[in-house]
Order: sequence, then C-alpha cells, then structure tokens
Amino acid sequence: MINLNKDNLYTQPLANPSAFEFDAAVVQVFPDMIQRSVPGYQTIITAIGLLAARFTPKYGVCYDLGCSLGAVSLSMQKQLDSSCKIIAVDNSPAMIEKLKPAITSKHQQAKIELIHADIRDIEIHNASVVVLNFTLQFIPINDRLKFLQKIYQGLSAGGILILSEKLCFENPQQQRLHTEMHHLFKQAQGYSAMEISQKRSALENVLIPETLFQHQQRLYTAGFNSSEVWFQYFNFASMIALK
Ligand code: GEK
Repeated sequence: MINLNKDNLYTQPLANPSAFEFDAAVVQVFPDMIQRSVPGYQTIITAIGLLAARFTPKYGVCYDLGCSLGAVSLSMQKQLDSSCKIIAVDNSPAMIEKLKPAITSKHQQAKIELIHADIRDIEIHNASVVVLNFTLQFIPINDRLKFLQKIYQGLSAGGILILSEKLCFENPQQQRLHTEMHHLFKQAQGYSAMEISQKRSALENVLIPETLFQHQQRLYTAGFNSSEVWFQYFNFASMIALK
C-alpha cells in the first residue's frame, strides 16, 4: 500500500518555478496530488478495472502506459483472471523505485510486470486493453500519431484503447469556463490560489492538452474504428477507442 503524503510542493512562493518533472519530490506526494488535481480520478481508475475485465480473455495481456504508482494496474489486477498479465511501464526512475515494492502478485492474481522505459520505445503485442491514463498529454505532439499507430497495431482484434486526457476547447468561453471550474475544484480540494498558479506555470509546455476533436481525429487516422467519451468532468475526459 502506498501512503498518502500531502502535496505541499507549491505552497511557498518560488522565485523561479522550474518545469514540472516526475522526480522524487513529486513521487512522494503523487497519490494525493493526482486525486486532488484530476476531477473524477478515482471513478476512472475503478471503471478501467471493470473495462479490462470486460475485454480481456483468459491469458490476455493489458498494458498500463505511464503507470506512475500503479493505480490503473492494481485496479485491473483486482478484476482480471489470474491467467492474465498486466505490463506496466513508466520512464520515471523515482516512480518505478517506489512502485516496485507495492506490486505483489499473489498466486491467485494476474501478474504485473514492471518495465522502466519510454513508452514510445516498448513493443506491444496481443493486447486486449491498452491504457493511457493521463499520459499521452506528456508526449510531444509530433510523436503522438506514430505512437497511437503502434498501439493500434499491438491490439488484438476487438481490443480497446482507454485514453484519458486533460482537454482544451476551441471556443474561448468554454476554455475559460472549464479552466475556472477546474481551479474551483482544486480550491475545494484545499489548494490555495498560489499553489494552483505555480503548478500551472510549472506544467506549461510539459503537459500539452488538445481538443476532443483533435484526439478523435488522430485516433481515427491511427486506425481505430470509433472512439467515444465514456466519462468527462470539466476539462478531464476519458475515451474508449475500439479496434
Ligand atoms: C495513473 N496513469 O495514476 N514514457 C514513459 N512514461 C512517461 C512518459 C514516457 N515518454 N512521459 C510521461 N510518463 C497514472 C497517471 S501521470 C499523469 C499518469 C499526471 C509518465 C510519467 O513519468 C508519469 O508517471 C505519468 O506518465 C503521467 O493513472 O501526473 O498528470
């Protein structure tokens, strides 16, 4: 079990807030940070476990790309048959170090295999489910299509990609409204205006959101038959793309 240290990384004014990184300081507070920053995070995690069970046959393989501290992998493990395998990948050494001891595959559970690598470099084969839970937003825009094409090729017929992302909106009024509502959500979770603003600066040019239309167009170009939003809470959405 991973403990819930409180995220206080941006409580003090920083002269020069540096670009956001998944380093040891972030990893230390990550579960608290993501739950208080991403509206609906826990609902999405639970639903991914259920979707994995719906689409994964016996001896099936699921991928959790950008696994962080393994919330998606552990949720899938709870639901999957013990013959299944989950491949969890992240390129942050601090995340992987902290996750390693938290991963236990008891005899009666699907096995979780942990890989320290860039998700653009790994091979994907015979996947029933691939999950990108708030990860694609950190991949440079120019690499996104090629990466999704690789995922499409690695999925079995009838497999799915679950893609969760922070969205932006073409309409400026919608953009303002959703940004404001997200900030109000964070305030309601106990973050101060200064913490919200400093975190926002740190994420600039690191987390690059796109519109729902851009995502759906790219998924279609990558080969997916269809993609639908199954969950949205302000500017955070999760899609299911079908092969
Ligand atoms: C969750 N899915 O709890 N290769 C591998 N990992 C990467 C790469 C890359 N190129 N780029 C970023 N990451 C998780 C939450 S967090 C989302 C995902 C957030 C990893 C990065 O190290 C981090 O662990 C994760 O993607 C993004 O459901 O913090 O907003």
